[in-house]
Amino acid sequence: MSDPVIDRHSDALIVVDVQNDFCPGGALAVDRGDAIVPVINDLSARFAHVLLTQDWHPRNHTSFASNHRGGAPFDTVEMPYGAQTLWPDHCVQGTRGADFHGHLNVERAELVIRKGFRSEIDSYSAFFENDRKTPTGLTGYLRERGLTRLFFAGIATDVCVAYSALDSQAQGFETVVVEDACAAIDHDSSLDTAVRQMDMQGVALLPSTSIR
Ligand code: VGL
Ligand code: ZN
Repeated sequence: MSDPVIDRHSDALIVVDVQNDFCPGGALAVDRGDAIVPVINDLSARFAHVLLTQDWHPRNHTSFASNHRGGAPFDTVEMPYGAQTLWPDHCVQGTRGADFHGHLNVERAELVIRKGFRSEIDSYSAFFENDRKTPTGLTGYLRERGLTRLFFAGIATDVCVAYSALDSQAQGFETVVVEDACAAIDHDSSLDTAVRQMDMQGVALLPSTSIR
């Protein structure tokens, strides 16, 4: 993709999970989780359409290691819908950890998609839960609103951003991941794997400075 020029009608910025628990000091802290906030704010000021996602789990959520006997964070367990990584308790509904980072500009956001709110299933992607078929409703919203090109920023590059960008691309949206506006967990070289996958599927990975 040549350097994209923001289209005020058909482009949307989707800011993924910029929440306290994914920032330094949080329950599932990601390096530089807070450092990307100014980059995202600069970017979002230039888009006419800004959407947010919010990881939003009940306390008894199946992705929490604490809800599995002998389970430890980063273990993998088999769920009815497939393999599931276990995480520390994070983004519990209504807690400070689930709030958006205090410096994130949320005022202009036109939609907040909450995900992972059902105890029995996780949801990394903004489009589908982890069974890969239960929709969140985001596709319908975007199509009805005529939004056809999606720029992704946020946390974590190798988990929720990657799953969202891959689903976006697969559903026919032109898809850009803004690399310096994302922060990664990068467990066992998961960032490399995710970047390679996105690249292979036609997702454009671009620096924020290339977006005009
Ligand atoms: C995420 C792990 C668990 C993310 C959410 O936002 O990338 N990662 N829940
Ligand atoms: Zn989560």
